[in-house]
Amino acid sequence: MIIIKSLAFLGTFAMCQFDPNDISMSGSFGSVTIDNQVYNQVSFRPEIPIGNLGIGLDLYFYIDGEGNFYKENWDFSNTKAGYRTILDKIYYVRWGRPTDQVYVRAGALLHSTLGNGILVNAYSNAMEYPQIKRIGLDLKASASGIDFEYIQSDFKRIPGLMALRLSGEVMPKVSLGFSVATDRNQIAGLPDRDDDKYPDIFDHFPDDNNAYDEALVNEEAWRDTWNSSVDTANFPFEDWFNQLPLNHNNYNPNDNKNSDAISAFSFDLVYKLNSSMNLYSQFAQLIGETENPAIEDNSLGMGLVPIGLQARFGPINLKAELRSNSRNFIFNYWDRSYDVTRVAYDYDNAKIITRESQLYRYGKMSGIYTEIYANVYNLLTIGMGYQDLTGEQWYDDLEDYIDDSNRSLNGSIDVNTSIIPRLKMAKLFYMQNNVENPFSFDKTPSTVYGYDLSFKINSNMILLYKSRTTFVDFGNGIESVNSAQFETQILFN
Ligand SMILES: [Ca+2]
Ligand SMILES: [Ca+2]
Ligand SMILES: [Ca+2]
Repeated sequence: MIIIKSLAFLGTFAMCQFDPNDISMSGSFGSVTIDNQVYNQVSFRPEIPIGNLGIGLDLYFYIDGEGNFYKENWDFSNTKAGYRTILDKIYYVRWGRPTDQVYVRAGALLHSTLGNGILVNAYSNAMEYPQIKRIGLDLKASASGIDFEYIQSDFKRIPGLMALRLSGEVMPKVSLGFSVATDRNQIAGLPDRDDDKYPDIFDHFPDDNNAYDEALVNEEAWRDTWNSSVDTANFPFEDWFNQLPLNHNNYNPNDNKNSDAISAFSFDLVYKLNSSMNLYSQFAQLIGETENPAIEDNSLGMGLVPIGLQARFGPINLKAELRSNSRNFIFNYWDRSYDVTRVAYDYDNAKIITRESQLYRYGKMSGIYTEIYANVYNLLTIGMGYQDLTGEQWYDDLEDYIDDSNRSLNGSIDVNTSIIPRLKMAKLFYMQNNVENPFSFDKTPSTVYGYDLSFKINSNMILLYKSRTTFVDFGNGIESVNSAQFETQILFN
């Protein structure tokens, strides 16, 4: 069993250390608990560029209190183990840059957007790295005037996202795009530590990939009992065994009811105004069913951006959209947090809850979406996203829609710390999604804020401090939950 204790946010931070333009390397210290034994973790994350090729590695070592290495992650005893050992150390491999004719990135995906993002926007498959290492693919190619893009979030397990886009110029300055996206089985997103297809909650042995059923442990002994004491001709073993009062596992990963897909398609039209400005329209339809407790029609809805503008003015990047959607739809369905919101298990009601099943909460709405990123005199990078939609919002107590607003506000400030001695990084962020008025700053479960600070202790050692505040409703009002993390990082330049 592996529990990553203090590395929860480390992955996302270490990514920022990469400078893809030349060889760069970062490393870190942390602690990890494996089989109830605490190990110190030392890791190195270099990117090695070879021409068009770039390889990002994640080399890590676990050392116990007596200085012994945990060797299981470095097993070259046979070909299969050696292959696994090497594959496990590759963070990503890329070929080219996103703007090249051919661009391929395999492994960790940090920011993948399909077209103008109505379906797939800023998707990352590395939100749970390093606990869950997904091997994804983002491939872009253009040939004979057709642009092609394919994204797959994982090749090791059933992926939460497979998406394809084709686009091409239909008249001067105007291009037409078509995209499809699917999550073949959202339920496959339930945590499964031992990867035996039995999610942890349905696995009697969640850390043993050869066992999943307590009743089966003594199967052979029960078979002997059956042989000696039962009318075996008229009472087959399976039938007899299954009616024994043992802890049988009734979950069957191959059962159709444990599979639930969601798909979507979209069209978009882009008009190039000039080299720094695009106008666009996009339309998307989600395909699947939600689980509205009160209304019969459960088919998923569609969303439309009749007009959007994307522009870059020097240091300012701007995006503005008019948005309008039917019931049972949200924009950017596959977003940054998709892998962590794909599916959850409701213990109170013993029920699997997919993201798709909750879409009924979003009624018919229309409004605006804007985002702006600005670099202020190289001192600060300010980012702000704001969505203001009005229309129907699901109200649990009434089991019906009410007229309401759905607003979201995201903001972040990155301080360029090169002007402040010793301070290596300073970042503040605030986020609140899908509330009536985010400017009243009422705390809700969708509120997250925090900051990251890192200090240079000497030329190659950095101390990192991260603070996060979230809000949880434990049933008697909203309470804040604070988490703080310390990390020591070593830089090799
Ligand atoms: Ca399992
Ligand atoms: Ca198991
Ligand atoms: Ca479905």
